[in-house]
Amino acid sequence: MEFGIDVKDTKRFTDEMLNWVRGKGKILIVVHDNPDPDCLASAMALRHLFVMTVNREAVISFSGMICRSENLAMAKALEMPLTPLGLLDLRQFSVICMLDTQPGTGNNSLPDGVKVDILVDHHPLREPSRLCRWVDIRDDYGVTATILFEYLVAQGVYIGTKLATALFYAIKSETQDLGREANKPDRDAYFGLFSLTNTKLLYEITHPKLPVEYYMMVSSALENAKIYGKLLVTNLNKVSFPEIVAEMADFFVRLEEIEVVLAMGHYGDGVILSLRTIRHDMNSGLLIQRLVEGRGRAGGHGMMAGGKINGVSDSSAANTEIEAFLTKRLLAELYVTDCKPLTLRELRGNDVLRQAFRDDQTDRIDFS
Ligand SMILES: [Mn+2]
Repeated sequence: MEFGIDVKDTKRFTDEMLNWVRGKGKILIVVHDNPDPDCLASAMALRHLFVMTVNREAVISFSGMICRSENLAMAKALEMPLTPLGLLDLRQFSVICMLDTQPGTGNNSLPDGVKVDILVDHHPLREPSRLCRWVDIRDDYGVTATILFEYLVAQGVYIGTKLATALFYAIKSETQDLGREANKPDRDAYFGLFSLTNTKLLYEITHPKLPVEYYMMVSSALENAKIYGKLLVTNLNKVSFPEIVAEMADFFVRLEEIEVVLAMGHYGDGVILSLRTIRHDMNSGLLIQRLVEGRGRAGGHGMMAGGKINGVSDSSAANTEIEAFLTKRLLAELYVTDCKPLTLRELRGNDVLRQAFRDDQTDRIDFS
Protein backbone atom coordinates (compact mmCIF):
# COMPACT_ATOMS: atom_id res chain seq x y z
CA MET A 1 0.00 0.00 0.00
CA GLU A 2 1.20 3.49 -0.84
CA PHE A 3 0.50 6.24 1.68
CA GLY A 4 2.91 8.90 0.48
CA ILE A 5 4.84 9.10 3.76
CA ASP A 6 8.60 8.97 4.31
CA VAL A 7 9.44 5.71 6.06
CA LYS A 8 13.12 5.37 5.08
CA ASP A 9 14.43 5.44 8.67
CA THR A 10 11.57 3.29 9.87
CA LYS A 11 12.35 0.75 7.16
CA ARG A 12 15.99 0.49 8.26
CA PHE A 13 15.07 0.19 11.93
CA THR A 14 12.36 -2.42 11.40
CA ASP A 15 14.52 -4.43 8.95
CA GLU A 16 17.22 -4.81 11.59
CA MET A 17 14.76 -5.40 14.41
CA LEU A 18 12.84 -8.07 12.48
CA ASN A 19 16.08 -9.79 11.51
CA TRP A 20 17.00 -9.98 15.16
CA VAL A 21 13.55 -11.38 16.06
CA ARG A 22 13.84 -14.05 13.36
CA GLY A 23 16.48 -15.95 15.30
CA LYS A 24 14.60 -15.88 18.61
CA GLY A 25 11.93 -17.90 20.44
CA LYS A 26 8.48 -16.95 21.74
CA ILE A 27 7.35 -13.32 21.55
CA LEU A 28 5.43 -11.41 24.22
CA ILE A 29 3.87 -7.97 23.72
CA VAL A 30 3.15 -6.12 26.98
CA VAL A 31 0.92 -3.03 27.02
CA HIS A 32 -0.03 -0.79 29.93
CA ASP A 33 -2.51 -1.77 32.64
CA ASN A 34 -6.18 -1.08 31.96
CA PRO A 35 -5.30 -0.72 28.26
CA ASP A 36 -6.66 2.03 26.03
CA PRO A 37 -7.34 1.97 22.27
CA ASP A 38 -3.84 3.25 21.47
CA CYS A 39 -1.94 0.43 23.12
CA LEU A 40 -4.45 -2.22 22.00
CA ALA A 41 -4.30 -1.15 18.35
CA SER A 42 -0.51 -0.88 18.55
CA ALA A 43 -0.27 -4.42 19.93
CA MET A 44 -2.53 -5.75 17.15
CA ALA A 45 -0.35 -4.02 14.57
CA LEU A 46 2.93 -5.35 15.98
CA ARG A 47 1.49 -8.85 16.25
CA HIS A 48 0.35 -8.60 12.61
CA LEU A 49 3.81 -7.35 11.58
CA PHE A 50 5.50 -10.40 13.16
CA VAL A 51 3.04 -12.79 11.50
CA MET A 52 3.44 -11.24 8.07
CA THR A 53 7.21 -10.67 8.03
CA VAL A 54 8.81 -13.38 10.15
CA ASN A 55 5.85 -15.74 10.28
CA ARG A 56 5.66 -15.77 14.06
CA GLU A 57 2.74 -15.44 16.48
CA ALA A 58 2.98 -13.21 19.54
CA VAL A 59 1.08 -13.18 22.84
CA ILE A 60 -0.52 -9.84 23.84
CA SER A 61 -0.71 -9.31 27.58
CA PHE A 62 -1.49 -6.77 30.32
CA SER A 63 -2.72 -6.43 33.90
CA GLY A 64 -5.90 -4.80 35.11
CA MET A 65 -9.06 -4.69 33.05
CA ILE A 66 -10.70 -3.34 29.96
CA CYS A 67 -13.93 -1.88 31.30
CA ARG A 68 -14.71 1.21 29.26
CA SER A 69 -17.53 0.23 26.93
CA GLU A 70 -15.87 1.69 23.83
CA ASN A 71 -12.64 -0.20 24.50
CA LEU A 72 -14.53 -3.41 25.24
CA ALA A 73 -16.47 -3.00 22.00
CA MET A 74 -13.18 -2.52 20.19
CA ALA A 75 -11.54 -5.63 21.69
CA LYS A 76 -14.66 -7.64 20.91
CA ALA A 77 -15.24 -6.35 17.39
CA LEU A 78 -11.62 -6.98 16.53
CA GLU A 79 -11.51 -10.37 18.23
CA MET A 80 -8.31 -9.42 20.00
CA PRO A 81 -6.56 -12.37 21.64
CA LEU A 82 -5.52 -11.14 25.11
CA THR A 83 -3.86 -12.96 28.02
CA PRO A 84 -3.59 -11.70 31.63
CA LEU A 85 0.06 -11.04 32.48
CA GLY A 86 -0.27 -12.86 35.80
CA LEU A 87 -1.03 -16.15 34.02
CA LEU A 88 2.17 -16.18 31.99
CA ASP A 89 5.51 -17.75 32.77
CA LEU A 90 7.73 -14.94 31.54
CA ARG A 91 10.77 -17.22 31.29
CA GLN A 92 9.14 -18.88 28.29
CA PHE A 93 9.56 -15.76 26.17
CA SER A 94 12.78 -14.81 24.48
CA VAL A 95 11.46 -11.59 22.96
CA ILE A 96 9.65 -9.08 25.17
CA CYS A 97 8.07 -6.04 23.55
CA MET A 98 6.54 -3.11 25.38
CA LEU A 99 4.17 -0.61 23.78
CA ASP A 100 2.77 2.78 24.80
CA THR A 101 4.49 2.59 28.20
CA GLN A 102 8.07 2.16 29.46
CA PRO A 103 9.81 0.02 32.10
CA GLY A 104 9.29 1.30 35.64
CA THR A 105 6.64 3.90 34.84
CA GLY A 106 4.18 2.31 37.25
CA ASN A 107 1.40 1.90 34.68
CA ASN A 108 2.48 -1.53 33.46
CA SER A 109 2.88 -4.72 35.46
CA LEU A 110 5.98 -6.24 33.90
CA PRO A 111 8.04 -7.15 36.99
CA ASP A 112 11.13 -5.04 37.63
CA GLY A 113 14.19 -6.86 36.39
CA VAL A 114 12.50 -8.41 33.34
CA LYS A 115 14.40 -7.04 30.37
CA VAL A 116 12.43 -5.41 27.57
CA ASP A 117 13.89 -6.08 24.11
CA ILE A 118 11.65 -3.96 21.89
CA LEU A 119 10.25 -0.68 23.19
CA VAL A 120 7.94 1.54 21.15
CA ASP A 121 6.29 4.54 22.78
CA HIS A 122 5.35 8.19 22.31
CA HIS A 123 5.90 9.32 25.90
CA PRO A 124 9.14 11.10 26.81
CA LEU A 125 12.15 8.75 27.04
CA ARG A 126 13.03 7.64 30.56
CA GLU A 127 16.64 6.86 31.45
CA PRO A 128 16.17 3.12 32.20
CA SER A 129 14.58 2.67 28.75
CA ARG A 130 18.01 3.14 27.12
CA LEU A 131 18.88 -0.36 28.33
CA CYS A 132 16.36 -1.95 25.95
CA ARG A 133 17.77 -3.55 22.79
CA TRP A 134 15.45 -1.86 20.27
CA VAL A 135 14.14 1.53 21.33
CA ASP A 136 11.83 3.66 19.20
CA ILE A 137 10.54 6.57 21.26
CA ARG A 138 8.93 9.39 19.32
CA ASP A 139 7.54 11.87 21.81
CA ASP A 140 6.51 14.25 19.05
CA TYR A 141 3.91 11.69 17.91
CA GLY A 142 0.38 11.99 19.32
CA VAL A 143 -0.18 8.25 19.30
CA THR A 144 1.92 5.07 19.52
CA ALA A 145 -0.40 3.53 16.92
CA THR A 146 0.93 6.00 14.33
CA ILE A 147 4.46 4.60 14.81
CA LEU A 148 3.17 1.05 14.35
CA PHE A 149 1.22 2.14 11.28
CA GLU A 150 4.52 3.37 9.82
CA TYR A 151 6.13 -0.01 10.58
CA LEU A 152 3.47 -1.74 8.50
CA VAL A 153 3.82 0.77 5.68
CA ALA A 154 7.64 0.55 5.74
CA GLN A 155 7.49 -3.24 5.56
CA GLY A 156 4.83 -3.20 2.85
CA VAL A 157 2.48 -5.26 5.02
CA TYR A 158 -1.18 -5.40 4.02
CA ILE A 159 -3.51 -3.67 6.49
CA GLY A 160 -6.92 -5.32 6.63
CA THR A 161 -10.19 -3.60 7.49
CA LYS A 162 -10.26 -4.59 11.16
CA LEU A 163 -6.71 -3.56 11.88
CA ALA A 164 -7.19 -0.31 9.94
CA THR A 165 -10.32 0.40 12.01
CA ALA A 166 -8.42 -0.28 15.25
CA LEU A 167 -5.51 1.98 14.30
CA PHE A 168 -7.85 4.68 13.06
CA TYR A 169 -9.90 4.55 16.27
CA ALA A 170 -6.72 4.75 18.36
CA ILE A 171 -5.66 7.96 16.62
CA LYS A 172 -9.20 9.32 16.63
CA SER A 173 -9.77 8.76 20.35
CA GLU A 174 -6.33 9.64 21.70
CA THR A 175 -6.01 12.90 19.73
CA GLN A 176 -9.75 13.66 19.78
CA ASP A 177 -9.84 13.61 15.99
CA LEU A 178 -6.42 15.26 15.59
CA GLY A 179 -7.40 18.20 17.80
CA ARG A 180 -5.14 17.33 20.74
CA GLU A 181 -1.39 16.76 20.53
CA ALA A 182 -1.51 15.41 16.99
CA ASN A 183 1.32 16.07 14.57
CA LYS A 184 1.82 15.55 10.85
CA PRO A 185 2.56 11.81 11.10
CA ASP A 186 -0.69 11.31 13.02
CA ARG A 187 -2.61 13.28 10.41
CA ASP A 188 -1.03 11.28 7.58
CA ALA A 189 -1.87 8.02 9.32
CA TYR A 190 -5.42 9.14 10.16
CA PHE A 191 -6.22 10.09 6.58
CA GLY A 192 -4.34 7.11 5.13
CA LEU A 193 -6.30 4.71 7.32
CA PHE A 194 -9.70 6.34 7.01
CA SER A 195 -10.49 4.93 3.56
CA LEU A 196 -9.60 1.44 4.84
CA THR A 197 -11.84 1.50 7.92
CA ASN A 198 -15.17 -0.20 8.30
CA THR A 199 -17.40 2.69 9.32
CA LYS A 200 -20.13 0.40 10.64
CA LEU A 201 -17.63 -1.27 12.94
CA LEU A 202 -16.31 2.14 13.91
CA TYR A 203 -19.82 3.26 14.83
CA GLU A 204 -20.30 0.15 17.00
CA ILE A 205 -17.09 1.00 18.84
CA THR A 206 -17.91 4.68 19.33
CA HIS A 207 -21.56 4.17 20.33
CA PRO A 208 -21.76 1.11 22.59
CA LYS A 209 -24.52 0.56 25.14
CA LEU A 210 -23.42 1.81 28.57
CA PRO A 211 -23.96 0.13 31.96
CA VAL A 212 -25.95 1.89 34.70
CA GLU A 213 -22.71 2.17 36.75
CA TYR A 214 -21.44 4.56 34.12
CA TYR A 215 -24.24 7.04 34.77
CA MET A 216 -23.83 6.66 38.55
CA MET A 217 -20.13 7.53 38.26
CA VAL A 218 -20.89 10.55 36.05
CA SER A 219 -23.37 11.65 38.68
CA SER A 220 -20.80 11.38 41.47
CA ALA A 221 -18.21 13.23 39.35
CA LEU A 222 -20.74 16.06 38.93
CA GLU A 223 -21.76 16.08 42.60
CA ASN A 224 -18.18 16.15 43.84
CA ALA A 225 -16.76 18.71 41.42
CA LYS A 226 -15.06 21.60 43.22
CA ILE A 227 -14.10 24.71 41.30
CA TYR A 228 -11.13 26.81 42.39
CA GLY A 229 -11.09 29.62 39.85
CA LYS A 230 -9.83 28.06 36.62
CA LEU A 231 -9.10 24.72 38.31
CA LEU A 232 -11.64 21.94 38.75
CA VAL A 233 -11.00 18.98 41.06
CA THR A 234 -13.36 16.04 41.24
CA ASN A 235 -13.19 12.93 43.37
CA LEU A 236 -15.29 10.03 42.10
CA ASN A 237 -14.41 8.01 45.21
CA LYS A 238 -14.87 4.31 44.54
CA VAL A 239 -15.18 3.63 40.79
CA SER A 240 -16.34 0.43 39.13
CA PHE A 241 -13.97 0.91 36.22
CA PRO A 242 -10.69 2.80 36.11
CA GLU A 243 -10.97 4.45 32.68
CA ILE A 244 -13.86 6.65 33.88
CA VAL A 245 -11.38 8.88 35.75
CA ALA A 246 -9.67 10.05 32.54
CA GLU A 247 -13.02 10.28 30.78
CA MET A 248 -14.34 12.64 33.46
CA ALA A 249 -11.18 14.76 33.27
CA ASP A 250 -11.82 15.15 29.52
CA PHE A 251 -15.47 15.88 30.26
CA PHE A 252 -14.75 18.72 32.71
CA VAL A 253 -11.92 20.38 30.83
CA ARG A 254 -14.63 21.51 28.41
CA LEU A 255 -16.45 23.49 31.12
CA GLU A 256 -16.47 27.22 30.36
CA GLU A 257 -13.61 29.06 32.09
CA ILE A 258 -11.88 25.89 33.30
CA GLU A 259 -8.24 25.45 32.24
CA VAL A 260 -6.99 22.64 34.48
CA VAL A 261 -8.79 19.51 35.72
CA LEU A 262 -7.69 16.91 38.22
CA ALA A 263 -9.96 13.86 38.46
CA MET A 264 -9.43 10.97 40.85
CA GLY A 265 -11.13 7.72 41.77
CA HIS A 266 -10.41 4.76 44.01
CA TYR A 267 -9.91 1.49 42.16
CA GLY A 268 -8.34 -1.76 43.37
CA ASP A 269 -5.77 -0.92 46.01
CA GLY A 270 -5.20 2.72 45.19
CA VAL A 271 -6.30 6.02 43.72
CA ILE A 272 -6.15 6.66 39.97
CA LEU A 273 -5.45 10.20 38.83
CA SER A 274 -5.99 12.04 35.61
CA LEU A 275 -4.85 15.56 34.80
CA ARG A 276 -5.94 17.65 31.81
CA THR A 277 -5.19 21.17 30.72
CA ILE A 278 -6.01 23.36 27.76
CA ARG A 279 -3.00 25.56 28.49
CA HIS A 280 -0.07 25.16 26.15
CA ASP A 281 2.40 26.72 28.60
CA MET A 282 1.89 23.89 31.09
CA ASN A 283 3.43 20.43 31.12
CA SER A 284 0.89 18.11 32.74
CA GLY A 285 3.32 15.17 32.74
CA LEU A 286 5.84 17.00 34.92
CA LEU A 287 3.14 18.69 36.98
CA ILE A 288 1.47 15.41 37.95
CA GLN A 289 4.85 13.93 38.90
CA ARG A 290 5.34 16.80 41.36
CA LEU A 291 1.81 16.26 42.71
CA VAL A 292 2.36 12.61 43.61
CA GLU A 293 6.02 12.92 44.63
CA GLY A 294 6.75 10.69 47.59
CA ARG A 295 3.35 8.97 47.40
CA GLY A 296 2.83 7.56 43.94
CA ARG A 297 3.88 7.38 40.32
CA ALA A 298 2.74 9.41 37.33
CA GLY A 299 3.62 10.60 33.87
CA GLY A 300 2.21 11.95 30.66
CA HIS A 301 2.35 14.55 27.93
CA GLY A 302 1.82 18.31 27.72
CA MET A 303 -1.97 18.45 27.93
CA MET A 304 -2.86 15.07 29.42
CA ALA A 305 -1.31 12.97 32.17
CA GLY A 306 -2.17 10.22 34.60
CA GLY A 307 -0.92 8.63 37.75
CA LYS A 308 -1.60 6.28 40.62
CA ILE A 309 -1.17 6.31 44.36
CA ASN A 310 -1.01 2.75 45.64
CA GLY A 311 -1.87 1.42 49.04
CA VAL A 312 -4.89 3.62 49.79
CA SER A 313 -7.88 2.04 51.54
CA ASP A 314 -11.29 2.60 49.96
CA SER A 315 -12.64 4.31 53.09
CA SER A 316 -14.08 7.76 52.56
CA ALA A 317 -11.61 9.19 55.10
CA ALA A 318 -8.64 7.93 53.07
CA ASN A 319 -10.12 9.28 49.83
CA THR A 320 -10.81 12.66 51.39
CA GLU A 321 -7.25 12.82 52.71
CA ILE A 322 -5.79 12.09 49.24
CA GLU A 323 -8.02 14.70 47.64
CA ALA A 324 -7.04 17.35 50.19
CA PHE A 325 -3.35 16.49 49.86
CA LEU A 326 -3.34 16.67 46.06
CA THR A 327 -5.54 19.77 45.90
CA LYS A 328 -3.22 21.60 48.28
CA ARG A 329 -0.19 20.76 46.17
CA LEU A 330 -1.96 21.62 42.92
CA LEU A 331 -3.17 25.00 44.21
CA ALA A 332 0.39 25.81 45.29
CA GLU A 333 1.69 24.77 41.84
CA LEU A 334 -0.83 27.06 40.18
CA TYR A 335 -0.12 29.89 42.65
CA VAL A 336 -3.74 29.94 43.80
CA THR A 337 -4.03 31.02 47.41
CA ASP A 338 -6.97 31.65 49.65
CA CYS A 339 -9.52 30.25 47.26
CA LYS A 340 -12.73 28.75 48.55
CA PRO A 341 -14.07 26.13 46.15
CA LEU A 342 -17.49 26.33 44.54
CA THR A 343 -19.68 23.41 43.56
CA LEU A 344 -21.24 23.40 40.09
CA ARG A 345 -24.51 24.58 41.63
CA GLU A 346 -22.80 27.42 43.46
CA LEU A 347 -20.90 28.35 40.32
CA ARG A 348 -24.19 28.66 38.49
CA GLY A 349 -25.56 30.89 41.26
CA ASN A 350 -22.44 33.00 41.51
CA ASP A 351 -23.44 36.22 39.78
CA VAL A 352 -20.07 37.92 40.00
CA LEU A 353 -18.32 35.06 38.28
CA ARG A 354 -21.07 34.58 35.76
CA GLN A 355 -21.15 38.25 34.89
CA ALA A 356 -17.39 38.35 34.42
CA PHE A 357 -17.75 35.35 32.22
CA ARG A 358 -20.58 36.84 30.16
CA ASP A 359 -18.60 40.03 29.60
CA ASP A 360 -15.95 37.85 28.13
CA GLN A 361 -18.23 36.18 25.63
CA THR A 362 -18.43 37.70 22.22
CA ASP A 363 -19.59 34.65 20.36
CA ARG A 364 -22.96 34.06 21.99
CA ILE A 365 -25.99 34.11 19.75
CA ASP A 366 -28.88 35.85 21.49
CA PHE A 367 -32.37 35.80 19.98
CA SER A 368 -34.10 37.43 22.96
MN1 LIG B 1 -0.75 6.44 23.86
